[in-house]
Amino acid sequence: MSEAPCRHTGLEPPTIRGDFPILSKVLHGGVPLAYLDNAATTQRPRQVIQAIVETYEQHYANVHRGIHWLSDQTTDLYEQSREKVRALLNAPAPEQIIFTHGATASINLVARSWGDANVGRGDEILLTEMEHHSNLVPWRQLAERTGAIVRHVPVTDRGVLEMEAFDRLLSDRTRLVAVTAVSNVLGTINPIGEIIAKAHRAGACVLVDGAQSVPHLKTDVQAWNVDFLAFSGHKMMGPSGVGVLYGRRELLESMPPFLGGGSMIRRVTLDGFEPADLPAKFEAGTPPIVSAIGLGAALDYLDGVGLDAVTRHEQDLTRYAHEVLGELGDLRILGPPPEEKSAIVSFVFDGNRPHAHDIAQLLDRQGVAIRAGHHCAMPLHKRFRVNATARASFYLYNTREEIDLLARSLQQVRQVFRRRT
Ligand code: 7TS
Repeated sequence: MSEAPCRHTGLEPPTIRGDFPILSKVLHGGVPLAYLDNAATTQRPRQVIQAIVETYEQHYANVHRGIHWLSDQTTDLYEQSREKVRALLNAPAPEQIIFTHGATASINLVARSWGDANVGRGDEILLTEMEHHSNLVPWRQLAERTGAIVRHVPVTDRGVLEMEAFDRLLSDRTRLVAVTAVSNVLGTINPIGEIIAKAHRAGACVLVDGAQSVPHLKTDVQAWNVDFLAFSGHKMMGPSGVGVLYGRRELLESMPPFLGGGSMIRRVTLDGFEPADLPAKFEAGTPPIVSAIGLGAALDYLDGVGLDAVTRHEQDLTRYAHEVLGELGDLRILGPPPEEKSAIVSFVFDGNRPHAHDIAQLLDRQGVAIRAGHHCAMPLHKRFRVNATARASFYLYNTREEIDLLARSLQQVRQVFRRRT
């Protein structure tokens, strides 16, 4: 791997890469790992791994329970992480940050708690054709429970939302708009501010799926005026098993708890219970303690590098990937041009030959890790009349040289496949 600093962006992947032990792995007896599957999950720097080890070795007990010293220490670290997430999102207060097990769990929490209490027969839920299954299935389940109607904003051939259709579909029957900020397949950055303003004028709440945006782009929940925001820690260098739900205070306060158990109550009798205040009301049972503390360490790391620098670096890589993959000729990149998207490049060869799965398998032999398949967005793939795409996705430690390797390997894949057929 070249040690050249990244052009234009002020961020230095070689220095950063040194923090990520897994990135120096050599695969298949001699090829270095080029990890380009960051939309699925990212890697962790030593600082995060160290924070996890240190917590287990030095600070571990259950949180919000013990009167003992160790429990107090763990609780402090856990709550410090909540404050770090609050700062990342510019949320008004830490109580509005709920730790969950991931973006999927956060969306399901809203669907079950807010949805069951506020959505009824004939009400409408407005989604888009580009949602991840995590932002489709919970709403379909809600519709099945309540008799609500689910509608979808179509995606244009360019891979952006058809905003005229959004305007048409939004009405006083719409109770909720649930939309991803960035498509996990097309990379499209959606006009979230405009969507929220219009939805609020129509009297609807908005849930933003931030799984692919929060790790890469600056988020300000107050500037957006968003009602709910969901994302996962593992897509931003944090441990797996922890995610976040941000919610507007009045909404969270009015919602019934979703899971019942320890910690989420103020008082329990044999006849009933009184829920705890925020955020405990939505954190039943022992939470993902160490994962949340690890997420705090990941946010410190991101802050040290600077999210703006990360965004600029990814824009450079995405532009470069479009350029070099475009030179392959018979390869089609789905979605809008690089200026309108985040760090995700999904593609198919003309005629879908070689198939995405064959591409991923052959690239793996060169050490290049990409994802192939429907990426949990089957309706979007159907809309583009493909069963599967190959997807390269970038983060702060990726380099132009890895993209060169991707392009060279794709050329070889094409040659191997042509020889075979
Ligand atoms: N929403 C979006 C937009 C996503 O991309 C994902 C995960 C989720 C929600 C769910 O996140 P989880 O952490 O709860 O699983 N996306 C992907 C992906 O594109 N490839 O693997 C996981």
